[in-house]
Amino acid sequence: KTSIGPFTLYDYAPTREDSFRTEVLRGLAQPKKAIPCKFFYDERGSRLFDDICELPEYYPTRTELAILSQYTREIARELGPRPLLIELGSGSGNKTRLVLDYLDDPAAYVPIDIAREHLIASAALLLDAYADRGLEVLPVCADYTKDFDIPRARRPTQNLVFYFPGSTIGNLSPQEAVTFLSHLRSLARGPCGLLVGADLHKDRSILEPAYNDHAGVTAAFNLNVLARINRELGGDFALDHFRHRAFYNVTDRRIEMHLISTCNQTVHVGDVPIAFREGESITTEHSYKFSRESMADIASRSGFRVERVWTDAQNLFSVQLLRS
Ligand code: AVI
Repeated sequence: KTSIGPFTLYDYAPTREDSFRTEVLRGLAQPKKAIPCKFFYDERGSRLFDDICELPEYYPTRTELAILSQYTREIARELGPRPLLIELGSGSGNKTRLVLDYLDDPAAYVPIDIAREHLIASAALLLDAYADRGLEVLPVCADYTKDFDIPRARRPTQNLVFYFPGSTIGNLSPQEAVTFLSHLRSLARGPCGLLVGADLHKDRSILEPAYNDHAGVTAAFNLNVLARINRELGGDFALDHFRHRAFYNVTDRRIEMHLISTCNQTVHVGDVPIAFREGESITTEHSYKFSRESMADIASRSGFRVERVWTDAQNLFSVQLLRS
């Protein structure tokens, strides 16, 4: 616990550089090379992701916001009175306000994010924006897939609601999603709700352009992880010796993002050499797409049930309320 400005910050973030180095080296030592997608989000990566959300081809953000604004009253009613809203990966918080505005007497808002500065800045903005309603804001700096505790609000409540927008759940494999949701249930130490954004399975003619935009922002976002390794871990990746590739794997119902080596080459991360063949890939992200059934299956395997599903008219995206 540390005091920062108006906040008591609950800080569970490990020494970040250590886990970055360890996980990158482990991922690149595998026969099928991979870098965990959570490492996309350094400062430039977070900015590029915000740009992706504005792209004409990237429909998820826009569609989720439209669903949230169309159904906010209904959603707020379903969440029930005096909820403690715990947002997983709070980011810039523009989807938060839509929900917070309508909640019935929220007990407190708990934003959780690994990016400490971003977290404090957006928590301060929210505290300010809701000062007249006296909303308590309790930021937690943590990798929410790992261990953290839910801070106690000044006003006690039994109504814990996790908020996991953006289809970030799709960046976990189905098994990882089950483990993660079970973990949330154990953190809640009692019944809880989960309001989750889930992108829906659809034709590849819509899915693939969303990850291969004309302006090349997604390509820059993907390649940026190599620039981050160069800067933070003393790497010597030549960015023009790798190219962005994204496609829909219809069997596994997921977008796969890769970085493809354009030649035979040896790259170094610190003093560790890593050999690449021409055409060899580094998997950088899986983005699973859901059906009602696949989400219901994940829910039931982790001790939740789907209570409500809201979608847009074209069935592109869904916002779902799960309860344990
Ligand atoms: C954060 N996450 C849900 C995004 C997605 O669509 O999987 C990240 C992203 N990757 C490429 N474009 C957007």
